[in-house]
Amino acid sequence: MVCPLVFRFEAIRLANGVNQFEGRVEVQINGIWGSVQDYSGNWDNKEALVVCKSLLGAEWTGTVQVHSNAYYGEGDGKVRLSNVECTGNEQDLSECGFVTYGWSHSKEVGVFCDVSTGI
Ligand SMILES: [Ca+2]
Repeated sequence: MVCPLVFRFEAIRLANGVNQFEGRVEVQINGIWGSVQDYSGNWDNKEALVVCKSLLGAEWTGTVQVHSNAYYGEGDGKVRLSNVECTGNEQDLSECGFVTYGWSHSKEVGVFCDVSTGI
């Protein structure tokens, strides 16, 4: 699908980590939280940086890590996004490429934002 430029997820969070800056990536669409799969290995530090900047501010430049394959445990909602591909310059995931469906809880992606680094 082609997403209009005005499309925004209502919210994003990282679930099941030791704090709100690491965990399973979840987005809220139409009031419902769901997870994000990395079925094709799209996720690298570019996508993770966009997630962290959306939580920590657009100027944040710290170290990020991707933890795929449900590293933070499988979500209990629906998988809402797949094929996420960012340049790294976006301010949140809704500006990246993606499709709004998914099916694989075992491929859910997690992100770690190292808040001891960056500004
Ligand atoms: Ca990528």
